[in-house]
Amino acid sequence: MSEAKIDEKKILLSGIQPSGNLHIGHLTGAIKNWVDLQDNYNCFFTIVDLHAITVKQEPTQLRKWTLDLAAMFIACGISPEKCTLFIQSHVTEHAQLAWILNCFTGMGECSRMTQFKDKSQQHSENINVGLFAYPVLMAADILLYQADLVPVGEDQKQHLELTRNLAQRFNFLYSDTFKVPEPYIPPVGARIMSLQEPTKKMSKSDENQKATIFLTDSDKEIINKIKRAVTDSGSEIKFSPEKPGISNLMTLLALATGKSFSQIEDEFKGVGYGEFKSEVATSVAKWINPIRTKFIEIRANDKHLKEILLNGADSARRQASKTLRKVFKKIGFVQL
Ligand code: ATP
Ligand code: LTN
Repeated sequence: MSEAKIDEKKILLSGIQPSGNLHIGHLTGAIKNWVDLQDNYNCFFTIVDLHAITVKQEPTQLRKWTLDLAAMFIACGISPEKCTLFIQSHVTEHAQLAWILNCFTGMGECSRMTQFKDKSQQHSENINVGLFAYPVLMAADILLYQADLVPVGEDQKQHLELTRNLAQRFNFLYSDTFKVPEPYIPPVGARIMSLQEPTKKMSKSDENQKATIFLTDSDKEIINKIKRAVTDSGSEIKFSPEKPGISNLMTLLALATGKSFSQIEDEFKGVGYGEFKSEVATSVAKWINPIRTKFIEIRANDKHLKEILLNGADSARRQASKTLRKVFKKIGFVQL
């Protein structure tokens, strides 16, 4: 694509931490939206390894998860030809801008962040300064690229509000420097719940492996997990808040097949839970199978994957360094 054409498009940036394997909730709640948006925006997608180390990580595992995530993005339909896909630590400007923004952020602002409060409880043995300043690094990720739009889950809205405040504060103190970004909260309905506790969201860090469908799971694993999913009392296939288990399975079937809830309800009238689960299981396995196959193919060619990430980092750095140079100049760092 020509530079001029890219420049006309609005800028979108989002990121995911390489802190575990991706599950079907990530596909429906995040990546699927990114794939849909990639034609209409100049997209930057980053694997935020600097964020991941705010909690303890085992080095070999972190390296594997980072590359797995990159391969999975591509397997799910993120095109490196259309988007800039890169690893956060490869673009040193992120850490540099984060430091500068730290000096413009109040202690009180970071202390108020719900995620910090939650994570300090979860990791009470390791409440580090990085965890505290996590949202400031996220602000740097976004502001470096002058992003217009940031797709995030509901839980990240507070961090985006801080990002907007920091951008406005800096712009006010030093004249216009940063674009003030807007959040993009995905439409509801794409939230996948745990297969074992359907009132809780599906999560990569769930201790019960049967609760989560990973995108790397084999057909057999997917089928077994769905067949063993917790369902509700009664016997009717109906989408309702009183039936969180069946509703979750209906959501999965709707996403896998494109059918509406009322179509599913009609189709499965009088059908028992067992048969319904079998149908969901095979449909979901069929949906995920080509993603897993593509993932294995991409992951097998390490050289090509690293080339994509190297190109992504080069292209990201071009944008990021422009913004950082501006910032250095405005705050009074000597330019030689
Ligand atoms: P953890 O499992 O460790 O709590 P997570 O699975 O929530 O983490 P994140 O990295 O925080 O993973 O999520 C990245 C993106 O994926 C967010 O935008 C989030 O909203 C979305 N997402 C995560 N889980 C689900 C889910 N079960 N359903 C829909 N979207 C999800
Ligand atoms: N904090 C986010 C991940 C994240 C991000 C970003 C998202 C880091 N930097 C920039 C959007 C834009 C999370 O935990 N989901």
